[in-house]
Amino acid sequence: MRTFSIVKPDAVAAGNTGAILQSLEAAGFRLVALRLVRMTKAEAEGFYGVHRERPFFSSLTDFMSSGPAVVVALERDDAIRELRRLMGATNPADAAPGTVRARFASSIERNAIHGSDSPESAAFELGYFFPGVELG
Ligand code: DGI
Repeated sequence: MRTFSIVKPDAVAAGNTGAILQSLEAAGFRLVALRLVRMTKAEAEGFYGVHRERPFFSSLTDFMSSGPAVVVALERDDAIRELRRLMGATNPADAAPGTVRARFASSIERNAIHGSDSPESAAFELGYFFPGVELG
């Protein structure tokens, strides 16, 4: 089964891309597709469209389009749930020790990693950045 992840601009800028990808591989995820992207504001708005009405939408999409990010398609058993567990809570103050966000996030917004939260969002998000890749 496949899911979708982003090493967010804060983590790329801080030089944490390698460490984050290593923790994904160590947890049994295989890389299916990977690309460095510089999202436009409009691309970030399309990606996070479900959050359009939230008060942080403008700030979130400014941040996501502020610098390069690494988009990744990942595969393993129970991929969606396992990635969410490895990421930790959205707010790093609540993230379990050892999770990616506990280790690398600096705030609820600059939180190092994205992971799809359902099969429906994984299908949308994989197709958004990897239109040619089999969704598996
Ligand atoms: O699926 P998650 O990334 O864990 O969280 P989400 O889908 O609820 O929110 C998407 C992103 O939006 C999250 O990674 C960071 C940002 N965000 C969520 N809640 C807040 C927020 N940003 C700010 N500034 N304030 C929030 O309360």
